[in-house]
Amino acid sequence: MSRLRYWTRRLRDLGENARRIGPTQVILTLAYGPRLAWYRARFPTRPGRPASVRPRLAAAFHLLLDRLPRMTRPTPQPVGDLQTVTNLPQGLALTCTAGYLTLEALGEHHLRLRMVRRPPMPAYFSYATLPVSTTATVDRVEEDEALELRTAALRVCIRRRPLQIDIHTAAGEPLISCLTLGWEGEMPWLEQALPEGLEGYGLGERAFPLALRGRRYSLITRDPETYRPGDDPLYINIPFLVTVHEGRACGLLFDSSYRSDLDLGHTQPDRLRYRTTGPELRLDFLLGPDLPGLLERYTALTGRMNLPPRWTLGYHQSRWSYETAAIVRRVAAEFRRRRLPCDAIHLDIDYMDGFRCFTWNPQTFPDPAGLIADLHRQGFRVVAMVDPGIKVDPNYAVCADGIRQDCFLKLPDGSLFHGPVWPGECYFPDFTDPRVRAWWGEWYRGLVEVGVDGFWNDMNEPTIFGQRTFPEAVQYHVEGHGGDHRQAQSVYGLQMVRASFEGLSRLRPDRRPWVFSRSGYAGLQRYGSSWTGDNTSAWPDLALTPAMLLNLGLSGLSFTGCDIGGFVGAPTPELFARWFSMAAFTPFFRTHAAKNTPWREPWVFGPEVEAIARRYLNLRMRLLPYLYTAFWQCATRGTPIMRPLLWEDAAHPAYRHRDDQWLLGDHLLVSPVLTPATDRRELMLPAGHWYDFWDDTPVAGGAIIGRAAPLDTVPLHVRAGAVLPLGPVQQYSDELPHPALEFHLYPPPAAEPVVSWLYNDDGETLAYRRGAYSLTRLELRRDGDRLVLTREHEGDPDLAGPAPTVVLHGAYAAAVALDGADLGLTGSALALPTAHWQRLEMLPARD
Ligand code: MIG
Repeated sequence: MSRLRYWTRRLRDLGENARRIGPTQVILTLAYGPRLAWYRARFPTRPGRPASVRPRLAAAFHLLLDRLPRMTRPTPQPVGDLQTVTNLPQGLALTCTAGYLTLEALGEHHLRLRMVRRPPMPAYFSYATLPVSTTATVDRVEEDEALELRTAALRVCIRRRPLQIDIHTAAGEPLISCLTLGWEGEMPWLEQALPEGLEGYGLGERAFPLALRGRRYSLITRDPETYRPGDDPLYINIPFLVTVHEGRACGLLFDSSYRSDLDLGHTQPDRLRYRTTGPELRLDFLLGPDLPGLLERYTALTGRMNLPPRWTLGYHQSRWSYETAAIVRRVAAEFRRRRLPCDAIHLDIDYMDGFRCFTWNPQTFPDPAGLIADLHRQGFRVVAMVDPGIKVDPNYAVCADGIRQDCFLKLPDGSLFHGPVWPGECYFPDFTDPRVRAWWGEWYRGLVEVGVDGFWNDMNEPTIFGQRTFPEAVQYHVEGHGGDHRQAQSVYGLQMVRASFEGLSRLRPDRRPWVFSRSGYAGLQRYGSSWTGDNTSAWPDLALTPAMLLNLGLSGLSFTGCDIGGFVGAPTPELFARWFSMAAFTPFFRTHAAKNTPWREPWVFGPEVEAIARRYLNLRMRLLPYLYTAFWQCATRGTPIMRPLLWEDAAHPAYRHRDDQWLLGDHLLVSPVLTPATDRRELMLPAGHWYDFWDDTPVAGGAIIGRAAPLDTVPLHVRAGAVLPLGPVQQYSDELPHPALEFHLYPPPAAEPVVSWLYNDDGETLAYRRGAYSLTRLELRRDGDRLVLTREHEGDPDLAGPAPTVVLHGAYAAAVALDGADLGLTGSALALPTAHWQRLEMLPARD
């Protein structure tokens, strides 16, 4: 973006914000810049060293010095020759001329490389990863020129002079070539070759198209206030890169929470270059070798999503803000009156008393328990925002108690750090301290007692007004290791969500906590979900959304979504209709809008758009059993709910950049319109056979086809052979306690069987962990003229639901046998007499 445009936008945003926060806040915000400079002079932080305290006079002197231009950048130095090698239980320790490395095989497909200046290697500590129980057998081969480390799946070749590492599969196919390491001043770096044809994905939340090669990425959390395509970095930092080359998928977790950057063929098209400002370089390398395998391994390493409560899969309506209880009631009533399904209403910061977390504004929300009870009676769940900033106010219980219990972050001289956010000057809890996390979690009690169901953690990049964050010297506990903001910034949100999640788990032990967050780091999925923050109401921003969500899913954080319509601005009815119908096929389905924007409930755009919204809300409810199963797959295997076409065939060149289509779950292909004034689009059907969801037309895959896509149509295709379990339309996800399902069968053209899954449980408690779940495996195949559906069931038979109706697409049955007995049924909709069966045979005739 041009500088001029950038500054005009910044000024406009500043103007808007100034109006919003008032003159005192504006002054505090303006004063924060100089304060930061002062902190920098007074509490200097040098790479690789803890922050120190300078006397005030010296600091004043340095404040002036800081204004002078920076020194030239140090030139990169390679780590040099390998000097000594020692064996470690799972690998090798390598002493080089300018660095000390360890290389360990933590699994047959998992290597961990670490580098520091000199031995010893510090004890391993990470906020991203879970403890690994190592199973790999490693072999070491030493030769003059090189040595080799081998597992059943990997061969690592280490050249001695100078040190260079190559990684191959056991069969000798290259995975990483010419990996070199070194230092740039105190900053460790790593380089490797990017062979032609390799593409990069993942890297968390990126406002870029799906394929990431050719650009440079900043690895740090940041609140951009609002963003457009191309802005980088954003709120979430997940330093996990997925590479796909010749169909093989690898994962590279650059696990340093310090500010880092990754040049993915930007400066040099054929080189990857990673650099961190932290004292240690750490790379966890994973071989898929396919994408499902890679995501399974990556989420074994960094954790998987917990099954969320089922209602979170429904539609959420939000706005900054529904300012009063009366407005909330009116909006809720309107959804029910118009028969627009809705599961949750969100309360943004204005429900609080002067932005004090864990309080209610007594004027606008005088009776939160009564309001929430009424909403619950109508089937709504309530989600409330909680920010990290605690207003500096001795009469505010959270502040007073936090001071008393020493929970807030401090500067190196022991004074409490404070900075301006919504409530005015705020203190900030140290979420890297387990004691403070427990304290924080307890504050949710009040919200839980009045019945709030879900929680929204915002501003945790962490943000200070004016696109700023805390001074680098702010001191943290870091689980007893001690550290400062340089290390903690990127994990602040992660640890805040953890505190919230753990607190809620204690407060409601048998209910699934649900927290969604704006910021996070690798592993966030263990504690919560996310959304893509303050996007913009414009067509390019709509088109960007699927790519962002797909890359988040490939980074282990699949339960995520966007503000429908774009947070900032006012979508036209057409843009809103396209955005809304697209988002019905993304994991987190929520409309939200900024302050001072027009209302954005599905009915405000007129009857045509309202009907479109209703159509996709109804379909979302119908798809709930299928979607819930996709969530279960994500929770058990790390499989993204929303998957790029690459998932089907990682070697297919045409899928490499495809980010305007995706697979939702195993069998549904979604191809929304993302451009204005469009009534038709081209879409790519992966190999195999497909059915048009809307009109049952069978279509051969492995081709690009055209499909009419008027404003009310998102082209959808179902894989031939699939069984799509559809539920009834409900106004909210648990309106009907045990709804009967329809099994929609899409007959496969060939004999090859296709497997479909259906998972169910009570959708709310942790009873599923004690066996109260139902897992159904459905296999559909063609046997000559007959269609055969076999069913295997595991778990609690009662949770399998009532007897389903089988619906045949593109065929009808002339005779039906269930477990060998003729049912005497014919047609395309077959109401089965029982829920418990093994084999359904249909003698179909084509329509
Ligand atoms: O400074 O709570 O991204 O969703 O509506 C803005 C008010 C703070 C930013 C969030 C947005 C939310 C808004 N928040």
